Amino acid sequence: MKIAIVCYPTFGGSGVVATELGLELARRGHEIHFITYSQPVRLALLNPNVHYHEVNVPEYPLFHYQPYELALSSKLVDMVKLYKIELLHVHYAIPHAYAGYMAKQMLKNEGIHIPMITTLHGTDITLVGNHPFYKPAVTFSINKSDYVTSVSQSLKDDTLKLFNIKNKIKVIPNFIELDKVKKDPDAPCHRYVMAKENERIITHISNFRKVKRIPDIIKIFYNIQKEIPAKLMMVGDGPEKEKAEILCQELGIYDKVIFFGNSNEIDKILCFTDLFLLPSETESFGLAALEAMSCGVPVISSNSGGLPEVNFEGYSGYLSDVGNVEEMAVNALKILKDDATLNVFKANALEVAKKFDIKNILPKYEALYQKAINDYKEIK
Ligand code: GMT
Repeated sequence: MKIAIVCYPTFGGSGVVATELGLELARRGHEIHFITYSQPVRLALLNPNVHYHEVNVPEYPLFHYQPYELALSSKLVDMVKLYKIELLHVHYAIPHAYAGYMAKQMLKNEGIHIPMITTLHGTDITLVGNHPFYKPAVTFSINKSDYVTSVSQSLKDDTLKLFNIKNKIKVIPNFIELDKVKKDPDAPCHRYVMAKENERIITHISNFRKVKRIPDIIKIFYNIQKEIPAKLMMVGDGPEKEKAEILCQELGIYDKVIFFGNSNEIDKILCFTDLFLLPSETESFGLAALEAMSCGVPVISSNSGGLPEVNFEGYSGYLSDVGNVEEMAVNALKILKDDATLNVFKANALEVAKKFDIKNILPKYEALYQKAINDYKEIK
């Protein structure tokens, strides 16, 4: 199949999922065209089936806002025609589903009929998409998609609650490539660089936006390090990072917290991590938690959104109400208290992650693509 994938190219779950999906599809012989404004951070182009087309938005003094949707839909039209692309798969409704629909209409005008699948990722529904300024356009473009998928049951429920959706929504959970994680089990894990032998290593990875409740992470860690020797690895960058650094200074724990900034070596950090923290206000899925679990790292998370579909209470970790940092710290200590307990949770986390292996999830996308393309053969 020849598939165009539209996504955000930045460090963020939706872009990561779209990129990893495209790369695996390419490995399976499909021709994949990534169409976005810069090269996705996890995209390696060394595969003859992977193409990347950059969307350029020329500056013009009249524009206060650059018309990205316009440039994206034009690029989609051009690439569909040039490469005979058979399907559009857009990740994140805003503005990708809207631009994709416009491209479909322009192509239809020229006698080219192409299906579009929209994958909802979370904030495009719960935080941003639900804003009254966007809602009519988001509702319209979801309803005009040929197929809609969501990354969790919880996100599907939220979408149906918040929007007037006529389309069916199919849940296809996010995934992890376990083979990649296991690629080199004997690769050195430089734990000693980061912590002393008796210290537990706790990690958080995100884009440091408000929704991640970064101060909660610092408070949970503060409570943990009062009881046991521990270090906190803060990986990522975003608007809440500086405040977090100040909070660590105020609490007198700055020397126990390492702020990495954005990293392309997540696997290396997770390799020596004992516990992952994700106390978010909401998470449609929590891909970062799944990535941690695939490295055998248990998770302390909030119980909001799709997190209970990924982190299993008392098995791969624990879940608490949003903001209940005391309980989260107590649960963290339950896991970290001795090696035997920690090792059970580590094994369980990996066990749950296996359920989300790309080998189990990718065929669901392939089947949907095939169905969408077949539907359109009848239209042609
Ligand atoms: O919240 C983020 O970290 C970024 C955001 C995105 O759009 O990239 O993540 C959303 O999509 C991810 C991939 O499907 C999910 O794993 C995240 O849970 C979701 N974030 C939220 O719902 C807040």
